[in-house]
Amino acid sequence: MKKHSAPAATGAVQISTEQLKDQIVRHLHATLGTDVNKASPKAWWRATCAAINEQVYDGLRNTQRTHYENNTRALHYFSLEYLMGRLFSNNLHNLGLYDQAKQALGELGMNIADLEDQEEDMALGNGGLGRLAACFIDSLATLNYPAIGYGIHYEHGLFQQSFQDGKQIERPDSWREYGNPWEICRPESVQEISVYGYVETVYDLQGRMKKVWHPGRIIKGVPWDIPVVGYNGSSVNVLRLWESRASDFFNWDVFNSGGYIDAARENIEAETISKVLYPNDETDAGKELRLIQQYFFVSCSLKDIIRRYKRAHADDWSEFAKQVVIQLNDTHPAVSIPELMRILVDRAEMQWDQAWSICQQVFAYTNHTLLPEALEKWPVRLFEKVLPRHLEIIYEINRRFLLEQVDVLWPGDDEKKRKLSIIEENHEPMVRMGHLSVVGSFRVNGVAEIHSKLVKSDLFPEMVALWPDKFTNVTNGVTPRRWLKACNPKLSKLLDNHIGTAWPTDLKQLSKFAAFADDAAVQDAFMAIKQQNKAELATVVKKLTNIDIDPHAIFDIQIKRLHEYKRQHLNLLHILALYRRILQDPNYDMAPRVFLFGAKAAPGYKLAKDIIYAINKVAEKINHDKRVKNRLKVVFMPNYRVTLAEKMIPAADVSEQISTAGKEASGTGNMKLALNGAITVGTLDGANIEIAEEVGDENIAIFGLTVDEVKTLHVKGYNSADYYYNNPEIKAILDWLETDYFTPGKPGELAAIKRSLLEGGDPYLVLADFESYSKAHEKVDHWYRDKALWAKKAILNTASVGKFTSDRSIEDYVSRVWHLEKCKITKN
Ligand code: NBX
Repeated sequence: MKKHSAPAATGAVQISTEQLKDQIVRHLHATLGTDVNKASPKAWWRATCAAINEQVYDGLRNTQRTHYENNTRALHYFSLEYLMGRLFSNNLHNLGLYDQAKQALGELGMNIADLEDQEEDMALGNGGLGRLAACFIDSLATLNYPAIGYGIHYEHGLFQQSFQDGKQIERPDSWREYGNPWEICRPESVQEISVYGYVETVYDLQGRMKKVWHPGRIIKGVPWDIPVVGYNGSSVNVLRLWESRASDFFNWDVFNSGGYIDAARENIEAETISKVLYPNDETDAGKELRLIQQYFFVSCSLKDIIRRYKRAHADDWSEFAKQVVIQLNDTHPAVSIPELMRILVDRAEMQWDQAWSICQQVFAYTNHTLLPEALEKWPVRLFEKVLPRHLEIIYEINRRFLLEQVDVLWPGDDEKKRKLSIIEENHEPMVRMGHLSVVGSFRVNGVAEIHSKLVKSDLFPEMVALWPDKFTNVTNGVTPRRWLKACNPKLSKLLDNHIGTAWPTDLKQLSKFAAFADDAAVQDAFMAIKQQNKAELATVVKKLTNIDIDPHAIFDIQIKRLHEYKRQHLNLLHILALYRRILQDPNYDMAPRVFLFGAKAAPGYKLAKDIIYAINKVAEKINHDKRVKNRLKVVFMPNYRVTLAEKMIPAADVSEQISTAGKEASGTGNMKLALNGAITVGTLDGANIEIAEEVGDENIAIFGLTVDEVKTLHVKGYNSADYYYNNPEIKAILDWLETDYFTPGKPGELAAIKRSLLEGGDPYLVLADFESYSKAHEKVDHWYRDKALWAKKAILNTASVGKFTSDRSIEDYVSRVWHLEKCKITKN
């Protein structure tokens, strides 16, 4: 076996352990005002962050200077969400300083893992969409692409979850209550933005009509920059997050006119805008504050981009579309399309056609969902109140679109116009943000092959007829720096030793590891690492839930937001089936299994909360039932977040990716789990399909209806009751849920699930897929009993998923959408 020694990372920061120790102690003294004898773990953590920042800021200055000197075209990523997690170990790994910091801290008497635990997660996102944004900015910096992420500096990120008698309780998340060492306030780049008010039509001396927006409220946006450290001494880009504040200028007026209390109230309202992240994934809240949030960050960001552009080009707009490309992370920032039009037409006094041509070269849009309830629409009435001028601009965009595009291809076809109009004409007229995004962008992409196909065939078929080349696919990816190197150091070392150390930036290298899939020694080493990771997770489980789990059992993990389409309740029904089989046959033969869940439910999503409650109640019963004899355990981990994912993923044997085919746009947890050697039990949905292609059919357990079969079934008419009456196991389980078996003295508490599957018509086909799902699990059970077979499959999963690095996604965006040049950072 060829051994590779780990060479010093070439681009990594050069600093000795002694220097690092000196820096940490210096910051304890000079930044924290304490000393080694009395410093708290928090102070040690902050001092270490400050020491890390010395290296980060060198990279940041060099990157900004190089980009400025080269006047580079840059990507501007617009996203309402960035699910960053912690940055301490991530920054150390990317700087190439993790081992050194560990040693330095050790010599100072501190344990690096204890310091890592001092950091709050930066949870400025809901789920996959927000985490994707975080992986993308990591890859952009690593690949040396000039890029900036724009978003909102929420005071409260996604709520913290706990359970009270099994029910989800939400508490506010205060991630920066005591400051955040990674962010830099940039008061010199403050922006002011307007909302509300009215539009006046005026005529200039030449008789030309002009629209003048008289805003009702002005709000200040204060930028906070988070440096984004590329891997191994590449670029340090920036994530710029806007915090809303009251505008000094505006409130002074109100104050002078005697409205002191009014001024104070307006201050509070202005500061509300960036207060809290909306906790709904996949539903559209339709709330005024949410629209203002979207407009606030988009307007601040566009003004910031234009300010930077004007430094080099003054009022010459001819280079703008060459310098600037803006990616819209879903439709949430789509109001930037009319906002840029407003700036160009009303402020820069550009002709409409020229302005529209710039817009259409600048924006590109990523779609992340096909679920009807997630497609953003805003009541026209609300738009008119908050952004009156933007509504007019949207009407004009729509008028020209219907006249110059739709009516040309389908003359006189009012049905087509009705379907394609940016304004949905119902009794409550709505602005369709998806339509606006497609019309205003030069490229539209889905996030996995199947999803991109469905975006074209089911969501926007007529738009495809108008602009066939506009639509493309970019399959999602995840950063292997966080999701393998940092979170699974033991597996990373094993890989370093067998395939060299290039894999973190060239993930296809993992395929070399396939050569060891049958090597008994490597199998043992691989499974020994899995075993240790499982033992570590068992300790975390004990601490968080007081449940004992056996690290030798199969760790079967479903971690993702709670949603009916993701079908956590299918998993639950299968657990109940196993439990029932054990009760009916005390010798029921199965490899011991621990089912672990992690999921937050949107606070207003009743059935999702009912499912959490049901899983917790079933868990309580099963975990205390002696008759089970440890064959089954069920754990619902509280407060699932990035930091918990980093502990669960390396310990997973089985990855549950069980959405109804056609509903999960891509999934990214599926990629992280496979990368860490878990075997997927999954439907042919989203990126599961591409994972199956990569790992091969024998290394994944696929089950359930396909997208086409789902469609056919719906056309034919699906009757879930047929499954209930024809499958005695299903019937028994659903009836069980109605009793008080799991909620002693309170029958009916878990009945909502049964109701949704029978009276509710089972919209996500849980019962239709149950039997096939159960069979897939039997297969997995058999595989696991053959240790060598399992090890081989697990190794082949890790070795085969190199495609799913976010570096590849970014390169796809660059070649299919952004057309950026790499910019090597020079040091001075
Ligand atoms: O985006 C997710 C999809 O469900 C996943 O399949 C996909 O892998 C991932 C990245 O492409 N979508 C998602 O996370 N959406 C949201 O979090 C969301 C948040 C707010 C909102 C609507 C959706 N208003």
